[in-house]
Amino acid sequence: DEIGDAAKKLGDASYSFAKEVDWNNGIFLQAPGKFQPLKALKAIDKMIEMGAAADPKLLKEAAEAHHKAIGSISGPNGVTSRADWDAVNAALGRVVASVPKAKVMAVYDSVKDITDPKVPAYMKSLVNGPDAEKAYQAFLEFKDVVAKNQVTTASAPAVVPSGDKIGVAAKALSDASYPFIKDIDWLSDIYLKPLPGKTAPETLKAIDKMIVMGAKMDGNLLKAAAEAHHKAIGSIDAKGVTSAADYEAVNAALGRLVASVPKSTVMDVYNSMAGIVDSTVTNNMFSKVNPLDAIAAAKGFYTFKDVVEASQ
Ligand code: DGD
Ligand code: CLA
Ligand code: CLA
Ligand code: PID
Ligand code: PID
Ligand code: PID
Ligand code: PID
Ligand code: PID
Repeated sequence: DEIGDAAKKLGDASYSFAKEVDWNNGIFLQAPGKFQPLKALKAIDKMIEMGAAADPKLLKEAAEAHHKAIGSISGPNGVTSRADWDAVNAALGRVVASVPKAKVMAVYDSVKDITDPKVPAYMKSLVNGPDAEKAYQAFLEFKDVVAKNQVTTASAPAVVPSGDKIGVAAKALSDASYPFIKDIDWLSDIYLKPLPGKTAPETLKAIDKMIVMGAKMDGNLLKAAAEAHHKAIGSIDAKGVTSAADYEAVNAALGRLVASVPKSTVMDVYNSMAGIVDSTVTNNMFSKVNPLDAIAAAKGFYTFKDVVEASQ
C-alpha cells in the first residue's frame, strides 16, 4: 500500500537518526517539562479517544509490529532492525490514517501543552543535528501520504456487553475497592520514578508481554475499555478520583478484556512484572493507604478473578 511504500522512504531518511538515539536513556521516563498531572491526564485522554476511534485490526497489527521490533533490537542504544523500524512506522501511519485528522491534532496540541518548548532542541542536541533534520523532513512527506489516505469519520463505537457475569461481579469488586481507590494519591509523581535497580532492556522485556497481550485482545472489547476510561476521566474530582459508577464500568470492561485472552498470556504479564517490581515498591504503596481498605480491595479482586477465569 501507499503508506507502506512511504514508510520505506521514511526509513531511508530516518534510520541513521534512529541509530543515534539512546533508546535506553532513562530521561524518557520523565515528564517533558513541568509535572502537571491533570494536564497530562488530559493529553492521555486525547490519546485514549484517538485509540478508541482507531481501526482495532490496525491497532492489533501495530502492536504485533512493535513486538517483532523488540525481537530485533541490537547494540547499546537499543535500536531495532531497519526492516522493523520501517514496519513500525508503516503500522503507525495506518493507525493514524484510520482516525479523523482532528483527533490526531488534538493529541498533538495537548501534548504540546505539557511539553517545555526547549525539549525538542535538547533532544536534537543528543544526536547528529543534520540527521534529525533529514528525518523530520521525511516525516513531513510521510504525513502527506497518511493524510491522503485518512478517513474523515471515526469508526463506530464499541458494542458494550450488559447483564453478563463479569458485569455483575464488577459491581461487587467496585463496592469492595472504591474506598481503597479514594485513599490513593493519583496526582503523585511517584509513578514516573524508575523501578529500583532495573535497566531499560529488563523493563522493556516486561512491557513486551503487555504488548503481546494487547495484540491478542478482542478488538471490540479493547475499544469498549478505552471508551470506559475516557468516560471515567470525565467524572474525576479534584483529587483525580472517578465516580463510583464509572469506576465500576472500568472494572467490568477490563475484566471482559482479560477474559478475551488465554490465561497463560495474562500470567506471562504478571510473572514478568513481578520479576521487575520488588517488594520495596509494593510495601511503599501499601504504607500510603488505609491497610484495611487495601485488604478489602484485594479480597474483592481475588473473588472477581474467579468469575473472569470462568468465562476465559
Ligand atoms: C518534537 C516532538 C518530540 C518531543 C517529545 C515530547 C513528547 C513527550 C510525550 C510525553 C507524553 C506523555 C505521556 C505518556 C504516558 C505516560 C504514562 C505514565 O520534537 C513541535 C513543537 C511541539 C513539540 C511537542 C509536541 C510533540 C507532539 C508529539 C506527538 C505526541 C505523541 C504522543 C507521545 C506519547 C506517547 C505515545 C504512546 O512540533 O517535535 C519537534 C517540533 O516541535 C519542531 O517544531 C517544528 C514546527 O512544529 C514546524 O512548524 C516547523 O517549524 C519545524 O521545520 C521546522 O519545526 C523547518 C522547515 O519548515 C521544514 O521544511 C524542514 O526543513 C525542517 O525545518 C528541517 O529541520
Ligand atoms: Mg510508541 C510515538 C516510543 C510502543 C503507538 N512512541 C512514540 C514516540 C516515542 C515512542 C519514540 C513518542 C515521543 C516522540 O514523539 O518522539 N513506543 C515507544 C517505545 C515503545 C513504544 C520505546 C516500546 C515498545 N507505541 C508503542 C506501542 C504502540 C505505540 C506498543 C501501540 C501500537 N507510539 C505509538 C503512537 C505514537 C507513538 C501512535 C506517536 O505518534 C508517537 C510519535 O512517534 O510521534 C511522532 C519523537 C518520535 C520519534 C523519535 C520516533 C519517530 C521518528 C520519525 C518517524 C522521524 C523523526 C522526526 C523528528 C526528528 C522528531 C519528531 C517530530 C514530531 C513532531 C513528529
Ligand atoms: Mg490502566 C492496570 C492506571 C488507562 C488497561 N492501570 C492499571 C494499574 C493502574 C492503572 C492503577 C497498574 C498498576 C497496578 O497494578 O496497580 N490506567 C491507569 C491510569 C490510566 C489508565 C491512571 C489513565 C487514564 N488502562 C488505561 C487504558 C487502558 C488500560 C486506557 C486500555 C483500555 N490498565 C489496563 C489493564 C490493566 C490496567 C488491562 C491492569 O491489569 C492493571 C491493574 O489494575 O492490575 C491489577 C494496582 C491496581 C489498582 C490500584 C487499581 C485496581 C484495583 C483492583 C481492582 C483492586 C485492588 C487489588 C489490590 C489491593 C492491589 C492489586 C494486587 C494485584 C496483585 C492484582
Ligand atoms: C504544524 C504547523 C504547520 C506544519 C505542520 C504542523 C505539525 C503538526 C503535527 C505534528 C501533528 C502531529 C501529530 C502527531 C500525533 C501523534 C499521536 C499519537 C497518539 C498516541 C496514541 C497512544 C495510545 C494508545 C494505544 C491505543 C489504545 C489507547 C492508548 C485502545 C483502544 C504544527 C507540520 C502540519 C505526532 C493514540 C495506541 C495503545 C492511549 O502543524 O505549519 O508535527 O505531529 O493506550 O487504544 O486501547
Ligand atoms: C499531521 C498533520 C495533519 C495530518 C495528519 C498528521 C500526521 C500525523 C502522524 C503520522 C503521526 C505519525 C506518527 C508516527 C510515529 C512513528 C513512531 C515510530 C516509533 C518507532 C519505534 C521503534 C522502536 C524500537 C522498539 C523499542 C526500543 C527502541 C526501538 C528500547 C527501550 C502531521 C496526517 C493527521 C508514524 C519506537 C519498539 C523496539 C527504536 O498530523 O495535517 O503521519 O505519523 O528499537 O525501546 O530499546
Ligand atoms: C528541532 C528543530 C526543528 C527540526 C527538528 C527538531 C528536532 C527534534 C527532535 C529530535 C525530537 C526528538 C525526539 C526523540 C524522542 C525519543 C523518544 C524515546 C522514547 C523512549 C522510551 C523508552 C523507554 C523506556 C522503557 C520503559 C521504562 C522507561 C524507559 C520504566 C518504568 C529541535 C529536527 C524537527 C529522540 C519511552 C520502554 C524501557 C524510559 O525540532 O527545526 O532531534 O529528537 O526506560 O519504564 O522504567
Ligand atoms: C498467584 C499465586 C496463587 C494465587 C493467585 C496468583 C495471582 C496471580 C495474578 C495476580 C495474576 C495477575 C494478573 C494481572 C495481569 C495484568 C495484566 C495487564 C495487562 C496490561 C496490558 C496493557 C496494555 C496495552 C493496551 C492495549 C495495547 C497494548 C498496550 C493494542 C492492540 C501469584 C491469586 C492465582 C494483574 C495488556 C491495553 C492499551 C501494551 O497466582 O497461589 O494477582 O494478578 O498498550 O494493544 O493497542
Ligand atoms: C488471575 C489468575 C489466573 C486467572 C486470570 C487472572 C485474572 C487477572 C485479572 C482480572 C486482571 C484484572 C485486572 C483488573 C484491573 C482493574 C483496574 C482498574 C483500574 C481503574 C482505574 C480507574 C480510574 C481513574 C481514571 C484515571 C485517574 C484515576 C482514577 C488520575 C491521574 C488473577 C483470570 C487470568 C480488573 C485506574 C481512569 C479516571 C482512579 O490472572 O489464574 O481478573 O482482572 O480516577 O487518573 O487521576
